[in-house]
Amino acid sequence: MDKTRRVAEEHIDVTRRFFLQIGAAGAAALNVAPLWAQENESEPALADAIAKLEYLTSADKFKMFGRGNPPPHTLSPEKRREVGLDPETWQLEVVADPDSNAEVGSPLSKEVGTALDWQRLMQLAEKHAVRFLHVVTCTNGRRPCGMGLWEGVPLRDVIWLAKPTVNVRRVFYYGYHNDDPKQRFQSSLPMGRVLEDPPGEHPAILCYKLNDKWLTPKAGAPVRMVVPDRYGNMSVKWLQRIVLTNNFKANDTYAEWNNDVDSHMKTCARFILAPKKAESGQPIPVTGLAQVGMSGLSKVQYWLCSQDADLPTDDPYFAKGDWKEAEILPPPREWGGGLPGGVLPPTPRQVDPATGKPKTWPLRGTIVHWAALLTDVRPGRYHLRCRTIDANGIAQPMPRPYLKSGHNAIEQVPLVVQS
Ligand SMILES: Nc1nc2c(c(=O)[nH]1)N[C@H]1C(S)=C(S)[C@@H](COP(=O)(O)O)O[C@H]1N2
Ligand SMILES: [Mo]
Repeated sequence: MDKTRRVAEEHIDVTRRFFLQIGAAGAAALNVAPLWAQENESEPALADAIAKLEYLTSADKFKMFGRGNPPPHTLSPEKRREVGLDPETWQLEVVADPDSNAEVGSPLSKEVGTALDWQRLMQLAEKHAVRFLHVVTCTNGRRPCGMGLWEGVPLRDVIWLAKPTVNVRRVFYYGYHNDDPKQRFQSSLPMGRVLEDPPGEHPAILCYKLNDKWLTPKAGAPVRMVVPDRYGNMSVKWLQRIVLTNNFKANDTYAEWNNDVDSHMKTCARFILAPKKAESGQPIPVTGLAQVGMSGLSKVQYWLCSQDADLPTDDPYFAKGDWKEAEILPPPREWGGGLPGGVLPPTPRQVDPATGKPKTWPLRGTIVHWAALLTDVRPGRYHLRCRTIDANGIAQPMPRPYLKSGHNAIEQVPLVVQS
């Protein structure tokens, strides 16, 4: 049996068990056609669409931002070596901010030869390495850059090596920027967030692996920051310098660019398969992803609305729409992302080591896939929209007049159904 077919059948199997769990009544209440009861050709169409969903994004399929002139990942291997972007030459500094009264007992500094090198990072990794699943999304992006399994050493473990003593309220950090201050891309975190994690949340890490492989130059090699509960701009690539400061204000490049850098990742839904055209009488398979932000996720919904419908003028966020429930798919059997056999390495923090399965589902800070089958759609021109309901029961995205704290507007696609 070829691989695609096997994966498809596994997905059908998973999906069928999922629908059996909720039962025919449940499925009817959710207003979806129970797939296990379907005998027409619609089931293969939806099963096929579901089988194409890959949970983890391999590094080469990530949408990756590499700012700089030239972008650091385009430098030749020799140049990368020269500027400390090769494991053999990489060094990370952790020093006090000369513009504040912060004090650091044992600075990790290139000047005095105490900067952290790759070998020392790998020694720390033997004891302290953590892995977690985390979706990278740009504050201004319409959909995630990619869903990754990240590995690294908690930032706090390296900060403690520098022995901060007094007056440290914030951590500034930045990476290689062609030694041109104008090209610097920096971010920052409050010291409190670095030192502790809310229950179920993960530490900010000095990351060196994506999907169990060393970071590629484009992904920020050899070491980048990954901040689990935030948008991608905090996860600075080509990391080389950390500054401990008594300054309590964010000095982030993204703040200078007029973004709300204190914003946590938002919950929202996006389409993956949304046909633009369909034949009347044919069930229409739809799939998508939902980003699970700080407020969690309880439902994904879609709304098929005639383009000629008279919508209330006082309802810009479609709160009065006739929303129907889509199915949130269970954890994948094969995680994708180029992992051999699609199997997760031991053991991401969200996964139970005994069973190899996620401890809960959906997982905050990641994505889930969802699916729906539109049936009995009459000929006409429609708008198809999707949204989420967060774990607090609140429809997301919340009505917001601006997108500076995350572009998570309700997605809308046109659909024409022909007779
Ligand atoms: N050094 C550096 N790090 C950076 C950036 C950058 O321009 N330079 N862009 C940031 C932004 S805005 C985003 S959204 C993420 C994207 O991460 P990715 O490239 O791994 O998808 O990288 C972040 N890290
Ligand atoms: Mo971004």
